[in-house]
Amino acid sequence: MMLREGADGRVEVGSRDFPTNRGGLCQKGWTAAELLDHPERLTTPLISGQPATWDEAYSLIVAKILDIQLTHGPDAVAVFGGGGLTNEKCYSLGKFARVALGTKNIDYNGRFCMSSAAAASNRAFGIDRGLPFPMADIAKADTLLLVGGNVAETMPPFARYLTEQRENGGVQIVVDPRATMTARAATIHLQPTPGTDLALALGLLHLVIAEGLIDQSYLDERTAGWEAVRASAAGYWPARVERITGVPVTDLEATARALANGRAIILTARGAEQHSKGVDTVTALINLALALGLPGRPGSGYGCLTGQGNGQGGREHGQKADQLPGYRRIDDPVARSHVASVWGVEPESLPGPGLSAYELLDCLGKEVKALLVFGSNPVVSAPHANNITKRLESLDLLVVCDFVLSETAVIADVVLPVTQWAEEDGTMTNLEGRVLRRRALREPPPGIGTDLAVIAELASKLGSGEKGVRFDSDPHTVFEELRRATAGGVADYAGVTWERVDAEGGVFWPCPDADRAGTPRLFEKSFATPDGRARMVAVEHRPVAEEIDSDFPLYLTTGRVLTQYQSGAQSRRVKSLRGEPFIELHPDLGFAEGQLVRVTSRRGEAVAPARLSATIRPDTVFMPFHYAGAARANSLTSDALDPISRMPEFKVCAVRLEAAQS
Ligand SMILES: Nc1nc2c(c(=O)[nH]1)N[C@H]1C(S)=C(S)[C@@H](COP(=O)(O)OP(=O)(O)OC[C@H]3O[C@@H](n4cnc5c(=O)[nH]c(N)nc54)[C@H](O)[C@@H]3O)O[C@H]1N2
Ligand SMILES: Nc1nc2c(c(=O)[nH]1)N[C@H]1C(S)=C(S)[C@@H](COP(=O)(O)OP(=O)(O)OC[C@H]3O[C@@H](n4cnc5c(=O)[nH]c(N)nc54)[C@H](O)[C@@H]3O)O[C@H]1N2
Ligand SMILES: [Mo]
Repeated sequence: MMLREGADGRVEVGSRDFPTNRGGLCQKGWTAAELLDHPERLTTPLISGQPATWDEAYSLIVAKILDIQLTHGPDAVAVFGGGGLTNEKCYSLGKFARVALGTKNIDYNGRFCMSSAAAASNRAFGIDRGLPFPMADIAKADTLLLVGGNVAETMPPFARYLTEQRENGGVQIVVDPRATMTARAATIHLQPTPGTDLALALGLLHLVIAEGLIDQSYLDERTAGWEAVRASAAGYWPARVERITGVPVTDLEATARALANGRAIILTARGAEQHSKGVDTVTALINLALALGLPGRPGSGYGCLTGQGNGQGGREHGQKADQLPGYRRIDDPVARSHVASVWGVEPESLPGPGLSAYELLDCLGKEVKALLVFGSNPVVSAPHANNITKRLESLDLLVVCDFVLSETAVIADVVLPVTQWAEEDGTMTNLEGRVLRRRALREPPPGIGTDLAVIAELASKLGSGEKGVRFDSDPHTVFEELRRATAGGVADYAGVTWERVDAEGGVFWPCPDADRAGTPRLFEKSFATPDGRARMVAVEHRPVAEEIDSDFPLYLTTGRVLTQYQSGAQSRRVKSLRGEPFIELHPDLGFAEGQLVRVTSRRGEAVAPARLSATIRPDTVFMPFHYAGAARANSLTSDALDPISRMPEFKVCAVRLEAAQS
């Protein structure tokens, strides 16, 4: 991303002709500068909420960690990272966990974000890059199917490609239980019952087969597993799919036919993915794309809309429980010996795979006694948040690095104040796999550290120097090491330099060679599987983890609004960003606009004013998850996990509503 000081003193991102956001930026981006000099910005370390010196904070953290490790072993100290961190930070954090702490337990909030799409893409294509094609392709697609994304609110700069696609005469189909801004602009809006996208995808495949729209020569030449997938779609005839999903047969037919017409792109976002069957849902959509011969064909394909600032890079460099840098698997002996040699340790000393995000948070205070958090606010953003808050409170040591006192920082034993985006150099990788620069625009206020400096200092105090392992606080030095560590991996950055990124306006990975261009388009000739064929995996529809019943008769789904960001730790502090908690519901449920509603699930309750919508499904209510306290949506959500990605089912649980006393 390119940042610069605007004429009015505000920090600007991008330039007018920059292709990712076309110089455009959503409101949150423009106002993020307001946080730089915010009165609530943290300026000093805190111990039990009281100001302390850095020496005191470090001494306490290191003494406690050593003590816990001695009594309970290295895995009792864990790390929780974030997809908003730069590539350099993600890389250092993964190395810090495996080498300085020697723990297997590191995971991050990306597990809550796109892990289902990542797992499905890895399974099918052997690689997980959000978009395997440049995003400008989207504007040129004849047909676009967007499943579970509200990009008009969540990715406004990107949403321009959708506008352009419609203006070019393309057909656009949006799948969402709510008539969002994005859905209303589409040619066709499919409005399924939450948690039924898998049946929908199988139903579309059934139709594509029945109407003879498959690309048989592509299937023969480029895929494996088609026969089983074909058989799996047989049971999803249109009338049955209409019964499961609520989507009319005529709309299913129109969608199937449109997808077989010219250049077609299928995209998923969190609405399809944040389910206990998210991996299989994305797999079914990938199967559909493959049956139509889309992936690798110019202007066509499947892609996942990555969410956070560095949602793509954040999942490549080793802060995932099962991963080493370069998108390598931590249980792969070749990967282990390569990365160990870059780090200067023995491969056997590297721990194996650790616990996934929710499972890690759920065992705090049990097997895990200490947690270090960088770039996440799980008190607000984790599912079944009453449970997770209790677990966090039961730790012997909770350390949070942040620039504001997030709800998680409030309950931390030690808080370390760090720099913000405009005060640090580094790189981020966008959803197209394009490595971009983040540039320091100003000096940080005095007394504030950087994440990299905190990691390096802790590592050195924990004795990494004695082991001969270096941790750098200079991002460019870290990036140079990251290049070596990723060399030969799936996400190969060996040929990416900061200089090239600057000169070329970003470089697409894989880029193994500094003298050769990166790879804007994947799959043109083959997939990243051992035999070069895409793997088709037969999947079956299954119900949501928690069905509605007479006690909890409504589906709750959750998501975002334009003016708030994530757990709200940042955006709720920005005065110019408006937005109050609400629960969106159908007028038939009998509440008045603005009336306070108590929402109860099997795990907790929340209270928010009603916002009536005649276009939402009457069996479904929606809450944004940006709010803490009584309006916290995650007090209600379920901790059911996808068996493969370990993604929680944020997008559907059963609730009941009643009028609350104001
Ligand atoms: N303003 C704003 N922008 C953001 C963020 C933010 O917090 N605020 N966060 C960023 C991040 S990290 C992410 S991951 C992205 C997320 O971007 P999106 O995925 O676009 O955002 P969500 O609102 O979580 O979910 C999208 C839609 O899924 C729908 N949905 C719910 N259940 C289902 C279902 O079962 N099936 C289908 N098909 N749809 C369903 C919801 O109604 C919602 O409109 O946004 C990024 N951009
Ligand atoms: N119910 C429900 N829950 C959800 C979702 C949903 O759709 N519904 N979506 C999920 C998704 S997709 C996501 S991505 C998560 C996001 O939720 P979180 O993981 O909580 O993400 P943020 O709110 O962005 O938290 C980032 C925190 O780190 C701080 N921070 C920002 N940048 C940095 C940095 O560079 N260094 C450090 N040290 N700190 C930094 C911020 O001030 C903030 O306190 O929420 C998940 N939770
Ligand atoms: Mo996300």
